[in-house]
Amino acid sequence: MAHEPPHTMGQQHGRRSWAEPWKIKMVEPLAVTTREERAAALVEAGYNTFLLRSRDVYIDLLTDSGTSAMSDRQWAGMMLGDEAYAGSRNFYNLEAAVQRFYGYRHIVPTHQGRGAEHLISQTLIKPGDHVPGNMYFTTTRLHQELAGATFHDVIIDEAHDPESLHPFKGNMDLAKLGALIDEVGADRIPYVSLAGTVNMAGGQPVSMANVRALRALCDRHGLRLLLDATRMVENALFIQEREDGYGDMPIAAILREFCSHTDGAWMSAKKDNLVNIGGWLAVNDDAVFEELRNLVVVYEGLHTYGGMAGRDMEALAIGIEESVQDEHVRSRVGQVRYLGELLTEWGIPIVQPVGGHAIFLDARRFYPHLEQDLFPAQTLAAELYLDSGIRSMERGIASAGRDPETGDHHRPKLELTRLTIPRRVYTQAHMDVVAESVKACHDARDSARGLRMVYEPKYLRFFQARFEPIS
Ligand code: PLI
Repeated sequence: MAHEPPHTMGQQHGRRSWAEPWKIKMVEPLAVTTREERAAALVEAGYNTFLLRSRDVYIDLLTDSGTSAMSDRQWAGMMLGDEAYAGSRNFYNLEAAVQRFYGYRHIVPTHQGRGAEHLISQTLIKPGDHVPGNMYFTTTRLHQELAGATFHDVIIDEAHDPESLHPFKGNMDLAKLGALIDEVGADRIPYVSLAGTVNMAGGQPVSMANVRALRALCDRHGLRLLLDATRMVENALFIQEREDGYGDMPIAAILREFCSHTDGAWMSAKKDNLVNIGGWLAVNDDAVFEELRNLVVVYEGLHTYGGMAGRDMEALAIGIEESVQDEHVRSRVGQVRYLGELLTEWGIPIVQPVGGHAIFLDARRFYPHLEQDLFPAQTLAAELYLDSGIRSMERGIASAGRDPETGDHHRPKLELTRLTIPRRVYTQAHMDVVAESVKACHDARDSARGLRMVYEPKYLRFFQARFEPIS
């Protein structure tokens, strides 16, 4: 093994190119419930999969966030936790890993991604500012708005079309961004918010050419470019597969090159970085770092732990290194594609091309008879749970929330139900079970009636909202 570059091994073994580069050493039993039990659990949860208890779930595809399996090396790292309040050696290992693999100069640890989003938003945004980005993400946009900014979606139009086969549907539309700069002025834009693999668009990647051009545009206007690096490793795989000149470059090198076009990043380490909790913020600018390092002690903890235990920082440092291995990334995305290909063969409408972390069922085409205000994607998540105990997540009108100005629902073009695949957790047979359950719901699609929202929290409503079936 050691004599071959890691990124070619799977290809040389040919037929099983996405087979897992690990074996299972510890198992956790799964709960199997009856349909009656699931029907009762759904009522108790207000038809919101976030409110189900995990003991009532069979295959949990709610999220890939904090749900991945750690390796034996990471667990060994947990035993090396240096729980000193200040200056823990695990922090320095984490700092070195981020510097080595992402290439940024300064690191601030945070308890998870939204802790980092909060700090960067509070540090850079002034009331009345504007933040352009390649589609919104729920927590990211909320922190930008709470700091006083208006978010502007400047992703390419193809991202909003679930059937478009554009290879880089996460790309920024530079003409839309240029028009916004002309309209509001560069001095009202504290940073451009770029996400690697765009979650809400279906896990769709950004090309290297796009980030290069974006960098040039930002330089012309003196704008900062910041990256949501949460699933940037998966983005690097798509660049390797689809972009000229990158086919032979290892994932780690593609990641470094991409990040080199940006001024900093925030990270939910609970995704790509293979840990159950953790996050970080990284910047190159000394003055911005000084402010962040000061603010982190107010909201998260001292700047050498930022809300994490020493042992968690050690597992994270090791997870970063494991996460950029080509075999790992190919297997991870390969499993997602396997499920996508099964569903596509069976004529189930999903977002194409299949993205990095999840299959997104297109609830508009799944339930063409349900208007968006009847929460078709939420309905599909409930039906899927009822059918088999599989837990998915709504990514449509409920997730989009309300316009802070008008108070009306945001009505996104994409009305999706996300089957999110945790890393290194489920098997190919589990994927088969998932596909069969989705097909059963599709076969019964005409009987779905939709939901009404009966409780709506003020912030990030999708997490805690309650629904009732339309009779
Ligand atoms: O869940 P956090 O606070 O560690 O991270 C927030 C966050 C930031 N950016 C992106 C692209 C995310 O996907 C993200 C969290 N996503 C979740 C929880 C998800 O289920 O997709």
